[in-house]
Amino acid sequence: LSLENELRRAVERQEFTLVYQPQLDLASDRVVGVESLLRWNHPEKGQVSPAVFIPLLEELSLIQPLGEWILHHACWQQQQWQQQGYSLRMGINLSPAQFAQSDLLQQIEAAAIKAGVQTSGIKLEITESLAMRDPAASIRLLHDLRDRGFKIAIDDFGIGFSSLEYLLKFPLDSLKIDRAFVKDITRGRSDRAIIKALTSMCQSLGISTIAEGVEDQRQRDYVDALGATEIQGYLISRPLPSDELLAFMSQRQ
Ligand code: G
Ligand code: G
Ligand code: MN
Ligand code: NA
Repeated sequence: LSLENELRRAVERQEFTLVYQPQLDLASDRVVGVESLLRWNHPEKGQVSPAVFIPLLEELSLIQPLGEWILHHACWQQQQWQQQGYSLRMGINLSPAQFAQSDLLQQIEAAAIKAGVQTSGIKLEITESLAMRDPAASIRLLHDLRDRGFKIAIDDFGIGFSSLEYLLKFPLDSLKIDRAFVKDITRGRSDRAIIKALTSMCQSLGISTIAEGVEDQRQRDYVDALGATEIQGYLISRPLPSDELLAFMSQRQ
């Protein structure tokens, strides 16, 4: 079976799941949200990385139905946790093909309404390159989403520096600092300078910053000192299945 056919079958058989990686607010030392991350549990190969299959799903035009499933499942999960006493902001990644759908706003709203969750508890993560494909259209859609109460984060930030000007024009709630800048933070001054510049700029714009890929205490101390609002990474937790996330939350209290 080709990977293409396997993917078509996987969508039909619902072999996909979501895992959730905690995001910690540095000021309060509390887990305030999660990022949902897609996993494909292949019957023979085990877990296949989304970096491999998401581009293929886009090519095959299968990302639309799966994207809708992700929206509904993530909102439903958030409601489940709510009922168990955990109020967690839910981060949902949007792919370029999803973002191009004319009814995306309605899809997202419908998912939140059906699950009975507040729009303000949903944070949509878009990548810088996605937003740059058609900046004017992106800005309009982001305004519409924020008018409905949804939060917007720009993901993997730092790869396209030319876009700094656009960053100021995009209506954003958060900026996620790419883990490439965090990786060598204890060694190089230049990465520290970039992080400091980003957090200062965001702070003056009222945008929170989430440092990604924080793996040890020294990296945490650095990004904290450099002004990041939140951290995400293996130091706090790897992405977890929903039941393990609940166990993790109950242990932290
Ligand atoms: O979890 P991880 O290392 O394997 O993710 C790899 C890449 O796949 C990341 O760039 C991530 O943003 C993307 N990704 C993970 N889950 C989703 C999802 O639900 N939707 C979209 N569009 N991308 C995702
Ligand atoms: O591109 P995006 O940021 O959406 O994808 C997040 C990816 O980063 C996921 O694949 C996730 O598994 C991975 N990740 C999360 N925390 C860490 C970390 O601390 N170190 C590394 N190397 N990868 C991480
Ligand atoms: Mn992301
Ligand atoms: Na990211």
